[in-house]
Amino acid sequence: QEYTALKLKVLEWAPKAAEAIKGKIPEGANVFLVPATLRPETMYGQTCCFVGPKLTYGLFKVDENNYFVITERAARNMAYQGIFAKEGSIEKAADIVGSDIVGTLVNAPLSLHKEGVRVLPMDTVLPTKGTGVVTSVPSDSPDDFATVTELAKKADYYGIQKEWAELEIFPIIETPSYGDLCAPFLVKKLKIASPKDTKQLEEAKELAYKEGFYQGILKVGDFKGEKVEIAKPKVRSQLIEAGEAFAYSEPERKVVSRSG
Ligand code: ZZB
Repeated sequence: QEYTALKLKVLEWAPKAAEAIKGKIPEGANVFLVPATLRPETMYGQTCCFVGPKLTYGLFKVDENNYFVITERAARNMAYQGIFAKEGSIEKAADIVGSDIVGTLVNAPLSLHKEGVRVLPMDTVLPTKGTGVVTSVPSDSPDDFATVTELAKKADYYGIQKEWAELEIFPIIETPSYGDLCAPFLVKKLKIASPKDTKQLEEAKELAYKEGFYQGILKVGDFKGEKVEIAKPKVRSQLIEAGEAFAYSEPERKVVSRSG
């Protein structure tokens, strides 16, 4: 699986995360949260960044001045993809629990929210996929829309400020069947009430992927008016050339044979 790994630079740490990394990296070093995405063309619509609140992340050294917050599993994969200074080895400066990162302000490349977006908790983040960090595009990802809706509804319970989950959701991609806010449309249509409706969310995701990719037309950015199919690799290259993203591959997941 070939992902686009995006570099979300930390602008302001949540207090507990600041405590956890204190003295562990050089003064003035850049730290990035690094989500893995299959939809680089939707990055204009980022409104927050998700971490699994119960997952443990590492702060991994890229080079003298740059560090990534990702799962250890992702760091081990990256070590063999020419991403870190030393091939095949990883250097961890600190461990941070997801819940301690919540509230951190990060810069999300291409996002229309130029003031930055917050790190928020998502219970359904899988530790075994991507980097364990997920960038949130509620306009085009049903999972993300269901989660930000839930977070805004129960902000106190989740220990966040309500406004962090309520950044404006801008239309990014026009589609003939679901309009220009594909995810909210599908969440409503399939009567999805919460992030726990996993079966309907899986179906909504499939529909959103297909419609977005084959029928979608970008409404914003440098490739405005172009078909998603055509614009997708262009947005990706632009991000990579700007140093704001890089290619990250996941080794094939082993399929356990049932016939022995
Ligand atoms: C931004 C985005 C915008 C995404 C969108 C999707 C969509 P898949 O399809 O199941 O293989 N993701 C990445 N890592 C994780 C993780 N560890 N746990 C849970 N979700 C994760 O999954 C690929 C997508 O799942 C990724 O692409 C990421 O969300 C999320 F408009 O990034 B995506 C219709 C989907 N739209």
